[in-house]
Amino acid sequence: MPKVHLLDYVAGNVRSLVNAIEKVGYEVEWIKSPSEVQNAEKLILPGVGHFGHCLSQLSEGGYLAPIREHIESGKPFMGICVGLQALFSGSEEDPSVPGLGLIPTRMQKFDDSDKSVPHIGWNSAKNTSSADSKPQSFYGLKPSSKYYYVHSYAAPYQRGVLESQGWTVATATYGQEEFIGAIGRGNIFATQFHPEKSGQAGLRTIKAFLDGQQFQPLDEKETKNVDGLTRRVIACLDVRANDAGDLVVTKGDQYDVREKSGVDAGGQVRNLGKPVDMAKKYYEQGADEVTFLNITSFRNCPLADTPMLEILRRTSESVFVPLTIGGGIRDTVDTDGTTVSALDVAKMYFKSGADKVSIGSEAVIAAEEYYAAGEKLSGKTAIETISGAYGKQAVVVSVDPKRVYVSKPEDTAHHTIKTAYPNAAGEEFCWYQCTIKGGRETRDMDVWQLVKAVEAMGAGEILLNSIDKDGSKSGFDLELINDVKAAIKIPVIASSGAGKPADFADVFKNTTTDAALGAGMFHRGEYTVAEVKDYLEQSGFLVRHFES
Ligand code: 1PR
Repeated sequence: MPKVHLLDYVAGNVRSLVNAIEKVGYEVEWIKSPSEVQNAEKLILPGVGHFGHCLSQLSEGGYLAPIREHIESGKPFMGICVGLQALFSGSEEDPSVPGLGLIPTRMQKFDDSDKSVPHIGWNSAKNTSSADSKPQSFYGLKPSSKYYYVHSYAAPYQRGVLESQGWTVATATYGQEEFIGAIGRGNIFATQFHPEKSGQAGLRTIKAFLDGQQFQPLDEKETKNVDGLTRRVIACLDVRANDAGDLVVTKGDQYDVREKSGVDAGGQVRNLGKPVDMAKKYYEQGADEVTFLNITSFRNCPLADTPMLEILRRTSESVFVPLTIGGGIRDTVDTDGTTVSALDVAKMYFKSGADKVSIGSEAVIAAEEYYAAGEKLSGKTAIETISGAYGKQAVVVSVDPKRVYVSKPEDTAHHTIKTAYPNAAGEEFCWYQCTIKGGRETRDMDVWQLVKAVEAMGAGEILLNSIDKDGSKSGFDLELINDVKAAIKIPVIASSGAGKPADFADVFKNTTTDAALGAGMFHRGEYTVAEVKDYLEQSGFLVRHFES
């Protein structure tokens, strides 16, 4: 197999990149010291998270000069995400740390006054020069395809400036901001998006770079483009051991996963299939992300819980969209008595192919401590340590709220809303109470307090469940979603209650949610992800379809 060299300079998640490279027929050789850079013919610089952290690591590791020499020698170079940002002069994210300076522009933070930041999801990479000339694909990029982005900072696009210096530029638009999605000149190619997480469209780009196919003609139908971020549809797999000890995908009603009718009535854990097979099925139906929640993690030590690691390893070999893993991400004590930090637990998952970790119970405890300390950050929580090392986009907080009704707002110290769905006693106000351990324990904290605290700690996204709606097939809790969206700037994934494609259209129409997640309706085979996407498209929403 032909070789490509990858720079191993941060403890980032590069497993999916390795899988993607192998999938397109190349073998990865690691560069572990600056002197090895000269061995590379084709060099890929991955990077995720914080610009300053990545560039400082490269600089302190002595890599910047050899990378510059590689680029100047004319040998193929590809940068991904922060690897693209490294080509620029610097970033607002950390003004004291310089980039390589090949392009004299600084990365700027997206304006969050009218949209969620980070920018997470599937967006375009449209060649800016294609409009004036015969359409051609630049390293396999197609205007009709969508690519997976996750970042808060970007290089603003100024028409014609870089093109006049010989660069080919592909852009995307987020809100009103057009930014650089990919760029290349001569031997250099870089993408702000993650090609290894962009399905077949991303694999095509990696292959084109490795094969040295800079420009290729495009079919007329591939030039069709609707710019902008698509509506993200996520498939969620609740995983736990069944009574026979096998890891299965299960699904509860209001978090109760035991059978209530049929031959297994009286208590067997519902078994809806095998995690890896189901993840692959949803990927091929067009799921934009797959989330695994290890829903009984609190019973075991996560380190002994190697089957979840194996599930991730196997899934990431064939599923090229972002994978999130939740359950048991916290400081823990291993079976041999060794203390293992939440960061180390997360690291194991990232190394096995996860792109994000989802933190539930631990986030509530951390938020309680945050308020007890007068809204001061300790720097020690799982959220802070993991987002510090891997970037905030790698940290999702999973919220498991329950409605609590009151007759009037003054009856509670918590943040209430007036609901259109009063309870049987006619009470018209409610607040959303946070729970831990999969809803088994309620805490004296409302959802507003929780999401504001975890945003301050550096969470990148909220996975917003609802215990009342879970498994109900009655649609999402739109009131809850709107309430949470009003509290924070980071993206929110609406979850719990989806029973049909129209529920997804409903949540995108009536809230500003950034993504929507379904579980039971997919697992029971009632609808496919593709059917949801078709419905959304017919309802006027922009979606990404699976490319084979
Ligand atoms: O607390 O950090 O160890 O994380 C545990 C994780 O496991 C949390 O994310 C928590 O939400 C999840 N969890 C724990 N117990 C259950 C359970 O069901 N007994 N599942 C559970 C949560 C809810 C959703 C579900 C949606 C959509 N599952 O993720 O997928 O409600 O379902 P639907 O579309 O069928 O309505 P920690």
